[in-house]
Amino acid sequence: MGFSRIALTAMGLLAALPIGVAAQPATAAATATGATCTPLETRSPNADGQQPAFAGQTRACATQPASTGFEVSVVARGLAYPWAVEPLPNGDFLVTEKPGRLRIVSAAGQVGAPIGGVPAVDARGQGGLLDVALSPAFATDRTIFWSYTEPRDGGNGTSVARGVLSADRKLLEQVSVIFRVLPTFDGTMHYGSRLAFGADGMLYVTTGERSDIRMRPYAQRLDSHLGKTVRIVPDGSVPRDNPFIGRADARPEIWTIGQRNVQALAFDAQGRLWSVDHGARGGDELNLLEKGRNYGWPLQSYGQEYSGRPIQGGATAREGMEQPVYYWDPVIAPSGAQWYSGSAFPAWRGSLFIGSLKDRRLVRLVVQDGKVTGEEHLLADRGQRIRDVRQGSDGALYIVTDQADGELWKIAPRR
Ligand SMILES: [Ca+2]
Ligand SMILES: [Ca+2]
Repeated sequence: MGFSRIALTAMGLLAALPIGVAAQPATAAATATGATCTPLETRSPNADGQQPAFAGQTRACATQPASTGFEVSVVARGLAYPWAVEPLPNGDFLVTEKPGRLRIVSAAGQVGAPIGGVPAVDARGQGGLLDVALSPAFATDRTIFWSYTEPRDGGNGTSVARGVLSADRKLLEQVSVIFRVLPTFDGTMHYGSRLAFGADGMLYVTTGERSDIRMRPYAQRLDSHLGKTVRIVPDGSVPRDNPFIGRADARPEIWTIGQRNVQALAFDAQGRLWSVDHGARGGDELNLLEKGRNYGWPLQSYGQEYSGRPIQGGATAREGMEQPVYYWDPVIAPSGAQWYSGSAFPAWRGSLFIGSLKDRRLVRLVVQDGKVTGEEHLLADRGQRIRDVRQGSDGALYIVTDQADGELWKIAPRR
């Protein structure tokens, strides 16, 4: 690259090494249980000299044996940058397309016409029509929720709207915007956003900090929704037990703070909420989200700036800030997450599946007692950016891929 850095060797001598080349690629890693193993990740980390806060926080063991016994079928093609897939109770799918269209894809793969009534989106950059979620009572209320980049005076922002799918499924009715991320900003990056309903009936929404260096501090500011998880009642009102209720300096919808750009959010079988956050260069992280906690960005993070400079002096830990349960350096660029609970793949129960945009694969994490004990990468042979992963009622996994001619895949037991 033409640059060099100075590294202190074990001998205490100074040696020049090209950026991005570590003296010793990791070949073994201590695990959460104290054993050593061969980690799945063998590339050099981007950030030199950073140490995990505990064993098993990064570079987990390659899961053995490799998953077999599944097959992938392409349910549909020709989807324009699909951002979310949501299985419907009858076996069909709701799919968002980033340019601003919501469609139903039938179980047999027929791609329906765009559903009417979707508000306009700002689809520049990373913006557009983003996530979609079904009301917990969808079978009776036909209500859906979606997030999108809302064009606004002075810029844009992530908003969440709800509407009722008409009986003929051609139109959204009674559409209303129930939440707007503030402040508005004139940019095209880091919108978040995923939606997840908790067992408490509340809607959890992730956001982004808009990427711009001037906006980063907002991730720590309670008077801003940027870089947060928020928790709202499905009608858009604020739950009375949110953590910052009653503080004049805080937006009451905030649930957690200090996150960068979160496009993956999922509840596990025990009702715990997890996010997978886009970090900077070498700082993607899995977080267990708990009420009112601070996840550190931008004051504490793994990885480095895209320029190679350290972030906040390279600080990976600070008082009062949560450690990620796991992090990736180099990054995977996570989008979409699903805790597997189906009967189709008993060996996958309790695994967390995560879409990888950058590495074009599906990541599976084995998680035991709140620690990541194994990592496996699937579907890399297909070479497509994976944007979202969801489990169907049949126990199959459904995936959409991020490209102009995007695809919907079904992962089911091999017949
Ligand atoms: Ca969704
Ligand atoms: Ca963090």
